[in-house]
Amino acid sequence: METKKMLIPNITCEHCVMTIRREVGKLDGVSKVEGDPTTKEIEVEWEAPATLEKIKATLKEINYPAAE
Ligand SMILES: [Cu+2]
Repeated sequence: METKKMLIPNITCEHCVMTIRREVGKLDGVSKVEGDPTTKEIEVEWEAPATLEKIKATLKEINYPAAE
């Protein structure tokens, strides 16, 4: 199980967090997605077959890319 916090500059409100939770949560292996619109941070917990690369690719696809 891996977990990572990421800064998502495009988050502006609770709806953004909900979209991210829904879309990233669809990935096989992702067990938790939490986010806070005030800090623009999300925390994702996952295990195989999910990877950080897949999670980041999904975030980019839905227009919420993670800041490096
Ligand atoms: Cu929003």
